[in-house]
Amino acid sequence: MKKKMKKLAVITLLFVGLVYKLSAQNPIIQTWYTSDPAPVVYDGILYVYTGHDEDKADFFWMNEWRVYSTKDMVNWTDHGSPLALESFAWADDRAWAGQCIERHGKFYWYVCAHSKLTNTMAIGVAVGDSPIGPFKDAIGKPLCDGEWAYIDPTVFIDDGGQAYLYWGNPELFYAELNEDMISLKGKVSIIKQTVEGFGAPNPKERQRDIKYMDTYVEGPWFYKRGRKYYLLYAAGGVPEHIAYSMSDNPVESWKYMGEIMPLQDIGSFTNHCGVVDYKGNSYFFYHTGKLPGGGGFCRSVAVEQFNYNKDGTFPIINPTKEGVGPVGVLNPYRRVEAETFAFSQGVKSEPNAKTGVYISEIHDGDYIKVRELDFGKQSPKAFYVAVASALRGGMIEVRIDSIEGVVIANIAVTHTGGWERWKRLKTNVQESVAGVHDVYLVFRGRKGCKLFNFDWWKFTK
Ligand code: FUB
Repeated sequence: MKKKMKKLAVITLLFVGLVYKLSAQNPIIQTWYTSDPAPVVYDGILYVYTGHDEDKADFFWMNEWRVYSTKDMVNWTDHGSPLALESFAWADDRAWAGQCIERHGKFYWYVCAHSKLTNTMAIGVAVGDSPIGPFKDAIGKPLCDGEWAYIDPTVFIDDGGQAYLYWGNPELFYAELNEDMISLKGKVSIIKQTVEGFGAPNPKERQRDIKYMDTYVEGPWFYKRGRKYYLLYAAGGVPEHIAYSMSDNPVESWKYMGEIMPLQDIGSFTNHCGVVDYKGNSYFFYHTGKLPGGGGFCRSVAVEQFNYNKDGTFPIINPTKEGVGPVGVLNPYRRVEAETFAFSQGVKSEPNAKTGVYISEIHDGDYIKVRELDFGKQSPKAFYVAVASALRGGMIEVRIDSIEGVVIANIAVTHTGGWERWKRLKTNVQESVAGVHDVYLVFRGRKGCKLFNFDWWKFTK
């Protein structure tokens, strides 16, 4: 009987573990609302640049941009907000969509924001020495402004070295950039939208009584694959779906190719995409309103994996809760930042000038889930954390494979003398573990109280 019960318990544990493993991975960021994803791969790491929707917002009143990165597509590191409206002396509102690109070791982040100089939207460019900044306004003024339509810049450097900027809502503009990446080579041109190129003519020429194949709206994403140029965009009016056009030429002869992410219940009336290849897979980033409390002005970035069709066209990509699978493992024997994880509940992230980003707003029952920890053949012996608490602290339970999984370590967090007075604590690993596992760091403590802040953790053998 005892044996039977034990077997049942193991099966239940495995089942719960599997359910959690298969459960939601989208939206990929749960600590803040994020929007308008722009992915880029640099030096083996995938970075995604996002907007930041304010909690409980009733419009796109956005103040800053954020950066996240991954090495395995499931655990994301929060790099905070290295660029905000304050970075641009001319900007005062609407920190909307942008994209960052590397050239000659510098990182150029093109964004749009409201300009107090012209009382219109404007395109700005910030520059940094690393993909996570710090960034500063590269020219101290907008790259171009004077039109409400000037939003959503996308940037691409062609094989020959010519860089292009596309942007606009509902007109589609483009300009060539000089090699310095911070000045326009010539004038701003308008792409002629046609039924053949984009599903409908230019916005001003559209007729109310005609049902067009599609309509370009905003959020262009421009790149090249093989010999073909791709322009993906939010289309169809509000609510938006994602469609695309292709060409053999970077600035003309676009051909409308159809929808990629058709209209469906994503909980947000806008959508905005970015595409990137990483570790042999192709990924489609977009946003939804699917995080709890989310909606049209509280959006969250999500990602799907896809395969191009043989002829280079896109398949239909539907949003999923599950998101994408891992393409790597995480080493638990090196310091892991607490702000690196696959999923979280209840917590937020904060910046600190000395220690960088850390995890805050930890309450009883909150947790972070870190995926694909490779413990190797031998079980770890000890577990270390860096934590800070101005109050009484609490506990961290280290559970394996599910939120109800076996507790392999338990660490008591004490009062440290301040919310940023960091203390390193150690505990022994009490149950042996080997191989690759997900780990849930479950926080316990006095109900309703902020318990502690969390900077990093690691195991030792
Ligand atoms: O995030 C603000 C605006 O919403 C973006 O600029 C558009 O692309 C839409 O996603």
